[in-house]
Amino acid sequence: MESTGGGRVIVVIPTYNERDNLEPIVGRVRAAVPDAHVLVVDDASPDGTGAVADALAEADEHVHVMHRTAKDGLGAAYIAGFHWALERGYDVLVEMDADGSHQPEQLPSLLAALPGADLVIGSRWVPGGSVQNWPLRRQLLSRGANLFVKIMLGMPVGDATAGFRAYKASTLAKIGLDDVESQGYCFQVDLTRRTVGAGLLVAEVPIRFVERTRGASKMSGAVMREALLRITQWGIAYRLDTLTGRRRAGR
Ligand SMILES: Nc1nc2c(ncn2[C@@H]2O[C@H](COP(=O)(O)OP(=O)(O)O)[C@@H](O)[C@H]2O)c(=O)[nH]1
Ligand SMILES: [Mg+2]
Repeated sequence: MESTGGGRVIVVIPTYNERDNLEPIVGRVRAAVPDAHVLVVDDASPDGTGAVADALAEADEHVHVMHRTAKDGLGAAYIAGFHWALERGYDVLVEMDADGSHQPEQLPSLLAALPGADLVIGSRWVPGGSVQNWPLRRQLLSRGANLFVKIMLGMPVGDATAGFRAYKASTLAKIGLDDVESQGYCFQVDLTRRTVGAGLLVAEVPIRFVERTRGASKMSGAVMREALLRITQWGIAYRLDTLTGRRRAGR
């Protein structure tokens, strides 16, 4: 059992054109947290990632696959994967990229922090956290996005855009997933905001984020525009709530 109070852990890995990354990352997860299960959520990748996932699932009963019909965004893939896992009674739901940026070997430290929190974020922007081989442009984008989130939403979180996380199932049940509209990467900020807003506890543990060496990033102008728009909308709503006393500052 993992050090999460004995709960069943599932690592949800969304994929779009990650054919060459999938087998190594699933192998590393299985070695790092042998009791955990893996759910690959593939959006009908044209490069055949779905078939690689099927072969892995065929060979290992800890590995599961969800095939979706079209590229529908990171947020939508995670929501579908979370529903799948919650219906099957997993106690801990982990988010992890397929491209090796999130190191499975650091997953035990996230899980170790979970008993004392409702959400644990593997964080690049807290003391001890770091990024490897990220171009300055991406570093500035991530730091800028997190600064923008802090100013707009007032959350005491260093890396609210991070995608390496462990949620208690109870956290997702409490915050509710049915009205989450965020399609792209701002999904991460959305769920953080909902967790903090529900009065739940967020812990951050430092991680070393390693830029991918195979395949291409799916970050796009559309993803960035959605994030900018939604964070601004949430920020205005948050400020109005704070002003009218419906919400305590910092929450
Ligand atoms: N299923 C699915 N996965 C996606 C989608 N967009 C990105 N991903 C996956 O999300 C993870 C992070 O994406 P990546 O392109 O590496 O983003 P970056 O690290 O910010 O450059 C990877 O595992 C991608 O394959 C999508 O629309 N659908
Ligand atoms: Mg990546």
